[in-house]
Amino acid sequence: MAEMELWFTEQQTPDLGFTCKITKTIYTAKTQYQDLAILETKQFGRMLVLDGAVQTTIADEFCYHELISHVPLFTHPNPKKVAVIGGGDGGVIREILKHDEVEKAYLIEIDKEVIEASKKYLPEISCALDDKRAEVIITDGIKFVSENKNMFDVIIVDSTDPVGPAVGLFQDSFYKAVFECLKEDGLFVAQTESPFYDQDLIKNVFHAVKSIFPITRLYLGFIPTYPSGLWSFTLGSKKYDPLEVDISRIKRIDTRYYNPELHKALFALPTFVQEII
Ligand code: AG3
Repeated sequence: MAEMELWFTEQQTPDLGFTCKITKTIYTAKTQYQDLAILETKQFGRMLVLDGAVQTTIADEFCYHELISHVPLFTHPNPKKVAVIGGGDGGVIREILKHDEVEKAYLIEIDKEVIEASKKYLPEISCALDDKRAEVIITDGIKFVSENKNMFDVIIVDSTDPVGPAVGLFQDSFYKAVFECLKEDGLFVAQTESPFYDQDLIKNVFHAVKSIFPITRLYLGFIPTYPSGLWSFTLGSKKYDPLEVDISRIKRIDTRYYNPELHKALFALPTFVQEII
């Protein structure tokens, strides 16, 4: 008899599914905040799924983690203290710690079970969480940024989609708190979903950030397992403009997506994306 095939589908929109063949369900849990699954997929290797949405896979995590980390860290001339809001898998922390001038990287994650499952089942991604320069704080990111002022050079918001526990991470009041939490020349980046499917969200976030930060920029990258593949990031900065970076001074670090030539090119937007903002 033929072997039974198992398939996982993320319902990316009410009318579209993204389906992968899975060879094993490694782990599932209902945490205090969300449904968590670690799946072994044939195409992308291990995959972290939260509330039915693909968060990261071994094969394409570098695209997202490098894009959300190195653009802000190479825009700030001397990032010493960096915070990640969300990102419990640890992929952003791993990228941040490739920068020698970073003294401390804080992971502010609401759901400790995401960290625990990632440490156990996704060591390639979570490996830097035990680094001396990394510190994990289990708390609500909204509470954390509103209670800390003038503290960070860079804040990276690595959230889930704007549903459930992450809704507040896409609101004006959160961006105001992020502004206050940054030092006087600080900057931040947030993942802001797909320009194909989330145009209203991108527009709202862009204008909210623009009303608070002197410099606001949108950039794009390609992440194969996310809805449409095309993904947006919104950067708000008090002083440094990513488009003014002297790219000849960017140090070569070990990356597979980001490189100095891409740094400014990522901000060149297709016409339909220019029209969103
Ligand atoms: N955070 C952004 C995931 C968004 C994916 N959305 C979806 N599949 N519908 C990823 C966390 C990785 N550190």
